[in-house]
Amino acid sequence: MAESINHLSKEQVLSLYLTMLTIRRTEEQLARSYAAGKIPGACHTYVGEEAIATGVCAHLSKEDAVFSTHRGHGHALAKGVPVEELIADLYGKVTGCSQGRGGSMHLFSPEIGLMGTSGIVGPCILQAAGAGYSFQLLGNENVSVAFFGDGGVSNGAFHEGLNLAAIWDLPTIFVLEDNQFATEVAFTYSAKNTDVAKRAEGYGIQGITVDGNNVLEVHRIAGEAIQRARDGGGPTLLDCKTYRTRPHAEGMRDGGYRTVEDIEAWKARDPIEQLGERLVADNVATDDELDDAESKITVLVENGVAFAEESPWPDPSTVMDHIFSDGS
Ligand SMILES: Cc1ncc(C[n+]2csc(CCOP(=O)(O)OP(=O)(O)O)c2C)c(N)n1
Ligand SMILES: [Mg+2]
Repeated sequence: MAESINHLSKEQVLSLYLTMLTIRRTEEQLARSYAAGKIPGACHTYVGEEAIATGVCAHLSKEDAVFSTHRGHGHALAKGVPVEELIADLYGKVTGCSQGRGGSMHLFSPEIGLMGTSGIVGPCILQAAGAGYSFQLLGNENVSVAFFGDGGVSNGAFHEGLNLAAIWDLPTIFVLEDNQFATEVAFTYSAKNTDVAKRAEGYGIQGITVDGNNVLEVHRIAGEAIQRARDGGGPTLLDCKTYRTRPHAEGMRDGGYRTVEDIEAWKARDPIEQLGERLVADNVATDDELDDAESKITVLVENGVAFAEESPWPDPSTVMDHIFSDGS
């Protein structure tokens, strides 16, 4: 058996595989839970895009800060939120990572550096720049990361955040998840130039186009960008090309704005299957090892659902907690 693949040891690459599979199986479960009426509010899954959160977050510690979007379950899991705490939060239960107050779009767990997913498109870019400024002032080597979609790059926050990070050499990584649609609006309609990596040059920073369905590539390029930021080399824009293979949100239609052929073509480039096939072809892992990973994740997700089901609702008397600060 081979003990490495590209720049990674077998252990590292299996860990990436497990993270992607954890996100995928959790998302599939959340879709079933949503259909069963267990999840109040919207539920945007990350199916098809798992390689990006996985490849980037593999380089982060809990001291590094992540800011994300309405499609943030994958970022939360890759940053270290336990599966059961994620599912419990979507169920609105007190054992959730945000005590059941966040739900699908507003997950937060600052103790591990998940500074918030958000239903507002764009501002996470500014928040990440702000965190980068804090780290710079504190003089540590932490980095901040903003994950955002193609719908975010025509928002003023994109310009302000990138410009600020550029002029102050902030340790901030801007990770565009270009899945080619903002809800049902094609990126080719909302932007004349969809080659967003090229826009980085206008800010005086490096922009790199990344195959967002190839976790090995995401991991390598993100690793270099993050190390550069830790070393004082400033921000990088990663333009990750990908595709979501489920509807924009659960319960929404998925026709009329994209073709079945396109969806099927992208499914054939599935990030998890691609890596699995490569691992077996390169003798890094056996089919049995991948089956073991599948069984392990199945149990993890089943336990997560049982945990969420059995957990209590928040006490109604605490409804005003965490809303106002007394300033202390
Ligand atoms: C400031 C703002 N404008 C509009 C919306 C409505 N909205 C919710 S999701 C979405 C599309 C976002 O697309 P994108 O950024 O590409 O992320 P994706 O859903 O593709 O991951 C929009 C426009 C919003 N939430 N916030
Ligand atoms: Mg999009």
